[in-house]
Parts: sequence; structure tokens; C-alpha cells
Amino acid sequence: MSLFKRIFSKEKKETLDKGLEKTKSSFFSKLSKAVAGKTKVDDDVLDNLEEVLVSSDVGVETTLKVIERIEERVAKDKYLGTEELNSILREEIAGLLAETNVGNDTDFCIPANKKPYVIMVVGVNGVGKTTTIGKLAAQFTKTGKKVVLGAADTFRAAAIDQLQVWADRVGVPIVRQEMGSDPASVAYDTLKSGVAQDADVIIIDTAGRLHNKVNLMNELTKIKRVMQKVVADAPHDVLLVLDGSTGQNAFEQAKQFTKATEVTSLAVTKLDGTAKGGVVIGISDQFQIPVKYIGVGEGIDDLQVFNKIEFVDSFFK
Ligand SMILES: Nc1nc2c(ncn2[C@@H]2O[C@H](COP(=O)(O)OP(=O)(O)OP(=O)(O)O)[C@@H](O)[C@H]2O)c(=O)[nH]1
Ligand SMILES: [Mg+2]
Repeated sequence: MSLFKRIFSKEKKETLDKGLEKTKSSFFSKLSKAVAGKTKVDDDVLDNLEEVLVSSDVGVETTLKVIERIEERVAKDKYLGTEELNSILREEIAGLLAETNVGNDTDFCIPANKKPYVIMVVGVNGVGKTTTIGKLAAQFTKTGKKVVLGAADTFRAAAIDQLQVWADRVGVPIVRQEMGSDPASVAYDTLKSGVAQDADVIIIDTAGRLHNKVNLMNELTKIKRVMQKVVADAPHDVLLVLDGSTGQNAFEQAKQFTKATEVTSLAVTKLDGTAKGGVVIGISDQFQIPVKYIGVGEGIDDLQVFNKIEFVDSFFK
């Protein structure tokens, strides 16, 4: 299929292949059980396949769409051998994801006409926000962009220090205040400082845990409003980080967050070391919001721009 002939960077592909190892070995062992003793894709096989997809965290709705597509193929082709199931799945999942016009990026890039480009990173605690910010800062710096970080997670002293460690590691400036200070004030200072330094990209870290959800959402709204005093159309990107290793929980978080506050893109982290990587397929099918980045390790280079073709290609290789 020509769709798969595009050439992606070899290192990126190797990192992705490795990051998806656990997901793939679990998926394919279930898949081979699902077709054991069967030569033809029949109703039994389709039932088993449905179970495999659901238990691989693809999500019920997306699974049903995939099964429907395969049923249509079975009806048309009359005979489909089970040995073809792998490539059929790959084609149908790729086809399904291709119906949305997102997830086609291949490089870390930002719109040329927005300077500074302000990214506000949100998500519940422990999902990988600060780590993702560090990795993003490294990637943007590599492409020659001037990056400034803002430590607006003032809830814990360790959170500020953790962002500082990343800033030092990447070699970018950070704006910080004391623990317990007003996050909106830190965000304001960061934008002021970023504009003064002629920054290309400003990334704002936020707290994942506050006393309750309403407080958290109010806090995020306030941060946005205050940032707009400096850069009228900020934030340009509200990036929701989701922990892929929590599978269906990540789905739920995405639903709740997008209902409560405006989110413009998603990052799914910790795909390495989990068998739940199928969740990315479901999330990119079901949310109107694009999955922009995926985290495939703890290292500085273990963040990738999500590309659905690459992802499906790596998954079914
Ligand atoms: N294996 C793996 N670990 C990751 C990835 N992304 C983040 N982590 C780890 O997940 C843990 C939590 O990451 P943080 O970046 O501190 O998460 P956070 O959302 O900022 O957490 P809070 O500040 O507590 O809200 C850390 O140990 C990270 O190293 C990833 O893609 N793969
Ligand atoms: Mg953090």
C-alpha cells in the first residue's frame, strides 16, 4: 500500500517500534489465540477479534467501527483467510484514522505567524506534564527556537525544582516564584519575560492536583485570562497530557477535561512499558482534538510527533 511507503526517520521508527513492544506482543498473542484452528474469517473469528481489540484498550466504539469495516470486507470478498487478518486490520484501522484530518504531522513545528507561541500544559497529577515540557523544550530548541518555561505549578516545591532541572538540562530560561504563589502571576511573568527576550515558544507548566476539580478548572481559566493581558490570543495551544498506561482511564480523563475546559491538543505518554498502547488508536479516532505527541520513554528524546500512519505501521509491522 502506497500509504505505508513514506519514509520516516530511521531512529524515530526504531524508538517507536521499541516503545510499542509490550503492546504489540500482548496484542499479537491474543490475536493468534483468536484465530487458532481457523483458516477463514467467520463470525466466531470476528467475535474473538472484537474481544481482542476491546481488551487491548482500543475502546468499544472504535472496536465496533473496525469490526463493521471488516464485516463489510468479508461480505464483499466472500473468502478471507485468517492469515490475512493482520494486514486487513492494519488497512482498516489506517483507513478509519484517515477519515479525520489530524495526526498527519511529522515534525515538531509551530505556526510561523505566532510569536511567542504559548503552550499551556494541563492534566491530572503524575501523567507526565513536566517531563513532556522538558522534552518539548529540547525538541524546539533543536530546531533553533528560543524557548522559555514557566513554573506555574506552584502547588509543590518539588514541582518547581523538577521543571528547573529540565530547564538546566535543555539550557533554556525558566520563570519561577516561590511555592504557593499565584500560578496566574507566574504565567503572567513568564509571558512578560518571554516577550522581552523575543522568545519563539513559551511553555507553561500547571498543577494537576488542587483541592478539587472545580478549583482546578477555575485556576486554569484564571491563568488563561491573565496571560491574555500580555499576549491577546494566548494560549495558542492547550495541551492535555494523558497517561497511556492507564488505558481506559486516559479516555475518561480526556472526556472530563475536554468537557470542563478548552483543550486543543493531546499528548499520550508512557506508551513504553505498557500493553495498553492501543488506547492511542481509540483516542485518535474518537476525539476531535488531535493527538499531537506521544511519550515513549523517560529520556529527553523519547517524545515523538504523533503520526497515525507511522503509528499503525509500527503497530502492525
Ligand atoms: N516510561 C515513561 N515514563 C514517563 C513518560 N513520561 C513521563 N514519565 C514519567 O512519569 C513520571 C511523572 O512525570 P511528571 O512529568 O512528573 O508528571 P506530572 O504530570 O508533571 O506530575 P505532577 O507534577 O505531579 O502533576 C516521572 O517519573 C516521569 O519520568 C514516558 O513517556 N515514558
Ligand atoms: Mg509536574
